[in-house]
Amino acid sequence: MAQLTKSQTEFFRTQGYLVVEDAVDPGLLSELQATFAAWIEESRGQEAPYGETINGRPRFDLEPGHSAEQPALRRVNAPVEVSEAYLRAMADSRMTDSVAELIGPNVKFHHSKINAKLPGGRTEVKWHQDFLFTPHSNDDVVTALLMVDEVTAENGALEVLPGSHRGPLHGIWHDGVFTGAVAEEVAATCRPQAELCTGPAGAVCLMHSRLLHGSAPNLSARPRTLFIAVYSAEDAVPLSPNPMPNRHEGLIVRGERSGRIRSIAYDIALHQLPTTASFFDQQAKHPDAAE
Ligand SMILES: O=C(O)CCC(=O)C(=O)O
Repeated sequence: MAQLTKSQTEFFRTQGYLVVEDAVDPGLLSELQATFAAWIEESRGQEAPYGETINGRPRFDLEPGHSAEQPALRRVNAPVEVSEAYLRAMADSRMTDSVAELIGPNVKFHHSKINAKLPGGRTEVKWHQDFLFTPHSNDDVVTALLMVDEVTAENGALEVLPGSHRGPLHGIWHDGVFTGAVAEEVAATCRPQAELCTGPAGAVCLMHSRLLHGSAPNLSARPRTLFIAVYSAEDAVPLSPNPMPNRHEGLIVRGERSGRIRSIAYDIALHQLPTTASFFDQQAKHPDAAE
């Protein structure tokens, strides 16, 4: 059954993003919330990023200033490897169906993560385009950001520049340093025209991989947890190593394998792979990063 209306698919095509409510069942949403709450409890006993992904990086990343009293778990890498609930949300939910309507019918999975902004946390995400981190042979690539908590204007919502997926790809290397963020001149043109992607828990923002976006710190007393899953059309082939290698990469989540490669032309600098728990450390090298 179709999940999206014609006007929703048209909105995605022209604006490069779309917020859809009730992307997972209420029961699954509660499981996602409870699993994340348990991970926060576990983080109270840790002083540094911990756990391990299949390429030997920490699975759980802590924000500087994290403590047992004020836990600041800001990232879980590849949560679908360690949680059946997150795996189900990624591989078999209304979120998966909606992605298939935008870039399917054949859709495969690339990688996933949780980005959390706990109350009082300082984490912000500087403006960038995901495609620069995950170039594929064509750009039918979607980042799905599932709101595990309600997302409001105050708790660090995603900010996007509508229509920017049809514009240029902006470099994220500056003076020989990989910052993972666009130049300040570009970010300054985005901010005045940015739209906020807010919604109730269970809503998803489906974002074209070329769309310019960022997000501000959480200034509220409520947490903001996003489960982020990256999908591509099955005939889009990754052109660089996965920044988050995981054992589900390439899983066909809707449709079937076609055995074909479809390509478009573009020219970008190869991204730098992260060596620490998350790209927040790469973005901290940006000349405008707070000390
Ligand atoms: O967590 C956020 O607010 C944004 C996430 C993001 O920009 C990304 O994962 O590319």
